[in-house]
Amino acid sequence: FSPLVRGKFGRPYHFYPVVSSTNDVAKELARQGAPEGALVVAEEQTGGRGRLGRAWHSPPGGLWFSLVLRPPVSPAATQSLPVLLSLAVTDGVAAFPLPSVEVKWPNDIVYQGKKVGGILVELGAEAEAVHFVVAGIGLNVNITSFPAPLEKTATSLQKIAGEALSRPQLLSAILAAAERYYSCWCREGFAPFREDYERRLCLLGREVEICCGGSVARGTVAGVDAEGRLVLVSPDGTKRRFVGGEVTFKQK
Ligand code: BT5
Repeated sequence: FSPLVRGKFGRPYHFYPVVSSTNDVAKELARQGAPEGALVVAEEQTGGRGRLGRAWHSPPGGLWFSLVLRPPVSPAATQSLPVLLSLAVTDGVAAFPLPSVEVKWPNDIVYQGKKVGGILVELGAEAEAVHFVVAGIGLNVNITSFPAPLEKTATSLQKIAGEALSRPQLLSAILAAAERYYSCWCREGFAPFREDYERRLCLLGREVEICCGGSVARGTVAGVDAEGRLVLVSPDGTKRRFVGGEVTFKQK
C-alpha cells in the first residue's frame, strides 16, 4: 500500500513486504544520502525493535514505518523528537472516528492504559553534529490478537474501533501532521507543543515511578517542559526533570 503524499514526508517511498527492521533499512538509506522525508514501510518486520534492544512485535496488519530526518539541531535537542512525533501520531489517529488515544511519555501511544504504538528514534551523529535521524513508528492497526506476553498490555486500533482501518489513509494523516509539527519544531523547538501534549498525556497529575539510567524516582507528574522533559514533583516538593526513562504507575 502507499500513502497519499502532499509534502516532502513520504518521498521517496520504499515499501517492503518483509524486512528485519524498517529503522535499519532507513539508516542504510540515510547513510547513502537519502533526503529528509524518505520513508520505509513494511508489511511485516521479523526483527522489529523497541528501545534498549527490546523486541517489537510486528505482524502483517500493523503500520511499521521509518522516516529519514535531517534536523538542523544538536544531538541533545533531538531528545524531544519522540515526544513530538507521538503527538503527531495521535493527530493522525484523530482523523478517524475513534475514541481518542493518549500519549504516554516519552514514546508511547496508549488507549485505556494499553499500548497501541511506540516510537524509536535513532541518531546518526558524530562530533556534536546530527547527520541524520531515523524516526521509527509502530502502530497496531489491523491486529486482532497478540501473543500471550502482550495480551494484557497491548491493544490495536481495530480492537478499539471494532473494524479495520485504512492504513494508507492513516499513514497519510500521520505524515501530514508529523511534517507540520516537525517544521515548526525545527524553528521553535518543543515549547509550542507543550500544552497540546499535556492535554493528551495520560500521566498528568498521576503518581508514578520513573526508572532512568538504573535509578528509580517517585513523584507526581506536573507536565513536560519546553524541552519535552518530564517534570516530576517529589514527595518533598522538589521538581525534577527527566530526558528519558520508563514510567510506571505507582502501586498504592
Ligand atoms: C517502543 O519501544 O515502543 C518503540 C517501538 C518502535 C517500533 C517501530 S516499528 C517501525 C520501526 N522499526 C523498528 O524496528 N522499530 C520501529 P519500547 O518503549 O522499548 O517498548 C518495547 C516494549 O513494548 C516491548 O518490550 C514489549 O513489552 C512491548 N511491545 C512489543 N511489541 C508490541 C506491540 N506490537 N504492541 C504493544 N506493545 C508491544
